[in-house]
Amino acid sequence: MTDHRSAYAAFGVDTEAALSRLASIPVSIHCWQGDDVIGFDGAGSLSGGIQTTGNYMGRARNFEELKSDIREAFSLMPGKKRLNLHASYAILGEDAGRVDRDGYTFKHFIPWVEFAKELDLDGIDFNPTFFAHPNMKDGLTLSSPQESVRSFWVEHGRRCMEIAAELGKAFGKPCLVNIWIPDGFKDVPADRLGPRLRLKRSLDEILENYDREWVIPAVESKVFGIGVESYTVGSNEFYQNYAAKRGICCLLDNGHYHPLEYVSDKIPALLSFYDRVALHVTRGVRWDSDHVVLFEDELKEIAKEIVRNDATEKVLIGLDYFDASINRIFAWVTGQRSMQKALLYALLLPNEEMKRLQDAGDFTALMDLQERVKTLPFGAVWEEYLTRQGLTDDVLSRIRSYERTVLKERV
Ligand code: RNT
Ligand code: ZN
Repeated sequence: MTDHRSAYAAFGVDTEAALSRLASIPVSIHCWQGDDVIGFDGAGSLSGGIQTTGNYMGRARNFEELKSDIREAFSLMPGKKRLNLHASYAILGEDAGRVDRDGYTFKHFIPWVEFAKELDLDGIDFNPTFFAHPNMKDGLTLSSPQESVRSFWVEHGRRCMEIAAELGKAFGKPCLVNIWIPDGFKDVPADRLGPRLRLKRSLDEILENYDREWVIPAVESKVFGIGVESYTVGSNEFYQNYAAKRGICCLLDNGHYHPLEYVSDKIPALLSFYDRVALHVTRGVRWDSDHVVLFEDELKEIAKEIVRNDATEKVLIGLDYFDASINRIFAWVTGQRSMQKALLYALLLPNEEMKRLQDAGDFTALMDLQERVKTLPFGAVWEEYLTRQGLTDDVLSRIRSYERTVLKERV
């Protein structure tokens, strides 16, 4: 039997080059898989049209528990890792109950910086939290017709831009700030333009004066949410035009489109116009259900678009899923490993040769090549990668033991 190196070499693919490139691509891992997107700032439940389902034991209920779970989960994840934080994970300390989201400062996130440094992470990305808060009025935040509501959320956004600049500086790498708002209506609206004009104004106010060196602002569109089925203020067309006009970044969440629309196809469309594209990689089953990311076809297609367009530095990869029906740490690790697998899979394709065949119009040979590479010994290269990262494929027994000793005690 030929070893995996020569099997790939026969197709002109260098497995060594693929392994070292994979280890250098950062993936931003969301903190919110650990606690069902609840956060620490008091809301206690999720709202805004997103939902976590399931009631598996051991949800992290505070900073100490979440840190412990992140430590465990991240220790099982290969590759370069960033931490993606929501503002609702502020460590308020003595400010708890005194400072609201329009008063958060970098101070409330310093413990996260210390933790990320301890784990030797590549950096922290940040998200203002425009949901799960009593100041969402009639389901609206930045697009609210009530000026006091709108300005509260604008101030939250501005604070987050300032916090992000400090986060960027702390790691010497720019911080992606992703703006997603839940604003929309359950039923047929009487005014579709007004809310969008208010959102546009609010975004302009948030972005008035941000630190262009350390902050990368992004806007995340969506088609609908639970209880917000008829109209979404921050739609795809709205944000793509906004981002293009203002020179900021679009964030594509692959749960946020019609099921027959593919983010893999949107990536090169945006790369034609933008320096950067941000992603929330997730897995929607029938709706934006945020299932754990698995190593499946659309994920592979997304990874191919990143790798073969030489866009590993232009596409900012972030994860966004939350499953509470299985062990949360297993969910976290499985999603992150799936992303890594997909990137490796794409790095191991004879991409140049396939492009050449396409451009030559030899679609017969292209189909032949595309099918033959599917049965190359991918598993052996993946195992080699894990070994070099000091890991194995056995995630479950480690997590089971953590479950027995740590999670079961959380009652
Ligand atoms: C919601 C968006 C958003 C959130 C996170 C928690 O549909 O995908 O990105 O999932 O910000
Ligand atoms: Zn998302």
